[in-house]
Amino acid sequence: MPLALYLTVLLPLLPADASAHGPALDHHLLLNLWIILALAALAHALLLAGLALRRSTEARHLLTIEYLPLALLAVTFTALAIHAERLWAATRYTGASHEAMQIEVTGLQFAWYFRYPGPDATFGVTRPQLASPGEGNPVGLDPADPHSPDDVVTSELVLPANREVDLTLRAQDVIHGFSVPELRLKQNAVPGESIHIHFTPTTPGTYAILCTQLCGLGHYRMNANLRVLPTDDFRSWLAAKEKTAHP
Ligand SMILES: [Cu+2]
Repeated sequence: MPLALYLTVLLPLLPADASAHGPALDHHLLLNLWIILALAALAHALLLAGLALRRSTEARHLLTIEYLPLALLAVTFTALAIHAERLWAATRYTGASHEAMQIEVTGLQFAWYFRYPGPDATFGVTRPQLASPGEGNPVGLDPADPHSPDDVVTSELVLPANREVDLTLRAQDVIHGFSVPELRLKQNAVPGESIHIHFTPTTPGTYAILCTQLCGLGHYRMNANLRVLPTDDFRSWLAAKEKTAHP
């Protein structure tokens, strides 16, 4: 069976987890797939039982073969869906701690930009009409705003390991999909919306950030690097960037 093959051979080939929430998601994915495999086998067994009993018109057979499995299925899938909701939707989007590091992610055709608020810990105002990647202002920072000059804008996302991060996802033109497979993260960036997603990277390393929405002809080259660094390395990286942003 292809599904059994997938479970035993291919699933261990998933990219290694580099986030605190990833193992629970992987576990739930596996659980779902094993249950589906068991149900596929059960459905065939019931089909055979139904054939063997087809001459009988007794209502109790109908109950055992049709309604009881149906009720069990409904209960199983509801429980799985509620657990998935708790693992993903109810925890990744709300409830970021106050200490979480604030970073803004902007998707545009065809690049990702990342903004750190700088020493004042406040993002400067941005205006779409000022956005100009060619002139070094891809997110449209307004120089007149006092919070703007110390903002750091980069084309790679650099994060400290084991600290919670609260990303704000934005898009300038069309819908883009922010995805990091190793962090088990995937969320669309939608024009006109600021979407928050929070998580804690755990393993230092370099990972690919992909765009998972077909966003135009250059979609295939819309990627960036995520570097997760030990805390001290991250501090010196950010300090160097802040020096260049606001000498
Ligand atoms: Cu894109």
